[in-house]
Amino acid sequence: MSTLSTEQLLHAYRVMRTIRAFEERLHVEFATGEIPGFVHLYAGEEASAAGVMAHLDDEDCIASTHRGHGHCIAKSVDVYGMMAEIYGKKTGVCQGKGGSMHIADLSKGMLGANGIVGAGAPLAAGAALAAKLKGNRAVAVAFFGDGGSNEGAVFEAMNLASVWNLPCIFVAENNGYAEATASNWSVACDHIADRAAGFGMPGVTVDGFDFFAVHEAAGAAIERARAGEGPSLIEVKLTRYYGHFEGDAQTYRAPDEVKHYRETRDCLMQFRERTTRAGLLQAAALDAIDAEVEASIEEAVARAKADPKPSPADLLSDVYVAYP
Ligand SMILES: Cc1ncc(C[n+]2csc(CCOP(=O)(O)OP(=O)(O)O)c2C)c(N)n1
Ligand SMILES: [Mg+2]
Repeated sequence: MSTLSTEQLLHAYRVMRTIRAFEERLHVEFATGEIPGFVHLYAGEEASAAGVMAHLDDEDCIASTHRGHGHCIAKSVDVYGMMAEIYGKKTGVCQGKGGSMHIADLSKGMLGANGIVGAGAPLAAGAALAAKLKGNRAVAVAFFGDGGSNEGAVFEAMNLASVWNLPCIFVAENNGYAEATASNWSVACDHIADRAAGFGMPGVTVDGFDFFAVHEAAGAAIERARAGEGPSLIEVKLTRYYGHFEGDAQTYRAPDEVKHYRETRDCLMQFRERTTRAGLLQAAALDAIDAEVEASIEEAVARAKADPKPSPADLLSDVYVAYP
């Protein structure tokens, strides 16, 4: 905790608070019926994205999942552009053609959210191979869930990352469920991190409600990758505060399951308590961030709602990549 500067601590809090406010607002807005497509909220899992991304810059790549808003925000993708994208507007980061599950911003090293479970891992391994060949000390991070951790594509990517000694970090966000299926039923081992041994890489399990635990584990894995020592697996144990998708009745969860986590483990609550108790941050500074973030989300929603949709002619652009 004390190794982080005041500026870094405030940044981490701002990232987590922005994700929370973004997702809580989307939860409300989605219910109005104005947002097209599917939305999977990341609220509750903020410390994972913030803890990992604190070590990355624009040169480093990440590959995300269907639950990708938090990863995008922590990777500095523009919040208004994301909101407009989710509303399907022309001003969105992908001109409104991607929506929630296909937000990408290559200028930020954000290779994309992904509707195909486990499909981000090979993309990250490819980006890590590119970084290795360029020799620029960049790394790539693959995020996937407990469900994604059972996918063959993830195993193949982990195997090749190890065989090629790639600067690739695999982050398994274990929120206990894949849709309605509990991970203690669908994952064959007790800890996803134990699978690392099968691919000859280190694996650790960390408390995903604790920003500092994630930050430390990610820092070690990323430093290792930058030093040319190869890939790692980090299992981050956490929970999602909302359903699998917006509209999920969550009949498979105990009635007060989320309430318990919110009241006793919440990552923002713990971060605030620990940093203020240790005298590292002032509550007033955190309150000010809360207010600024609320205002920025309010503005993002208002602008996104008012923005134009793509026109039929826009269908014909962005079909192929234009190489300079
Ligand atoms: C290859 C593939 N199989 C199945 C699906 C349907 N599907 C979408 S999300 C999901 C669950 C993913 O669970 P997990 O990886 O734990 O991520 P979480 O939703 O918990 O963040 C499934 C099965 C899909 N999109 N892609
Ligand atoms: Mg899951």
